[in-house]
Amino acid sequence: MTVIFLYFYALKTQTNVHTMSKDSELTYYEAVRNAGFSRRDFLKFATVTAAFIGLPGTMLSQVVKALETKKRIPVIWEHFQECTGCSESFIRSDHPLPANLILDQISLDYTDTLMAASGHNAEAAKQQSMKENYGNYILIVEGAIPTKDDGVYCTIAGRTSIDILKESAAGALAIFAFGSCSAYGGIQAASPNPTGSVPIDQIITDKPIIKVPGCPPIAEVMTGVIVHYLTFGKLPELDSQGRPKVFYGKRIHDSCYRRPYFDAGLYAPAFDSQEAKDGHCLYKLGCRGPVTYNSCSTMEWNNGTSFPIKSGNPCIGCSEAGFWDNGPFVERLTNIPEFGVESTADTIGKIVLGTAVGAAAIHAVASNFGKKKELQESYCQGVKNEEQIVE
Ligand code: FSX
Ligand code: SF4
Ligand code: F3S
Repeated sequence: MTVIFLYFYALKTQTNVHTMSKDSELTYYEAVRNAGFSRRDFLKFATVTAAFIGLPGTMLSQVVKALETKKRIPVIWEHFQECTGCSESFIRSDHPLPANLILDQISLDYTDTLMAASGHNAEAAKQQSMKENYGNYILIVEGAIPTKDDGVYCTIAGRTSIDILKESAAGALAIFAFGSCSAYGGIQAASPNPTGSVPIDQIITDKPIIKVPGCPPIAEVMTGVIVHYLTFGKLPELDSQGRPKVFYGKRIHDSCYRRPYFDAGLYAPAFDSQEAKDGHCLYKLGCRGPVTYNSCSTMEWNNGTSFPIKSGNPCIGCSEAGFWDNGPFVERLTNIPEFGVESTADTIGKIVLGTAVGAAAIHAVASNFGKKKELQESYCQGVKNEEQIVE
């Protein structure tokens, strides 16, 4: 499906310079229908996305109405120091169809990775869109910004990423930092940081930036923050680091399906051990789930199929600031902060079974499992809402 989409996307962007203004006149719903999708597809997408962004069922009609009636917001998507894994993640989820229902529908006027146009044509498309939509476009940024030696270590069309970012940020309505590179600097900023890489909020300091970290982030999280913005016209509630709380408010550990084993003090002793296969906790193999805030254990990846821990690999904390320098990836954490007075997983494991702290933790885990179930149900049953919200 992705390949087919990219083919059509490439065809579309070959004429993008001439058609972008006309395309932007369409609502999301109109664009979805024009692309050959049914109203059922559209409602299913709206239902699942509303669940992802934590909206109760009663607010679904608000999401549907926004997508049906609002004109598509032009998007400029910049790439700087990064691996393009964030774009890959975004286009590789086919449910709830972000590639088809959002990537195309957001009126993506410029993304040098996906658009067929290149060189001067691509730059002209971007300049035209930024000029026509000044003050009204969303800027998405993947990648960190090198500052050493006047920024020469990342140049596009002869200009440094510092210049390009400042220019595209000037007319942006909102800025999304997709991926840990643009949010925190990522691998480029890892010690010894040879190019002086910084996250984008060290270059753009006069506008709010919503951080969507992860290396890469989950596709549905990226989609969700965009839809939230479209629906409510404002950024979702952010935590102190600028991340949307709805996706980054809980630790991986809080919803991990191996958590009962953690609480019972049952840990896998080695990779590929029988215990690891049986679901024992990966804490002693270096899992950073207890100190990592992300939605992986709730939403999972690839249409809710799996996530690193479910595939037998400890979480390496890819959505946390400075994760490359936060210690060896597969070495046991020596302490787990923000969990009452306990300092180690072993003591938490013992205490959690019989104390008030334990009860609170179990409640939190149960709530998150509840949310996970809710999401899975919305995958399957989203269409049933159709009768309630059609016309
Ligand atoms: Fe960084 Fe995104 Fe990691 Fe890669 O572009 S967050 S290196 S997955 O791709 O920025
Ligand atoms: Fe899951 Fe890791 Fe927490 Fe164990 S330590 S319960 S594997 S998140
Ligand atoms: Fe990253 Fe950990 Fe999720 S490594 S993908 S935050 S499970």
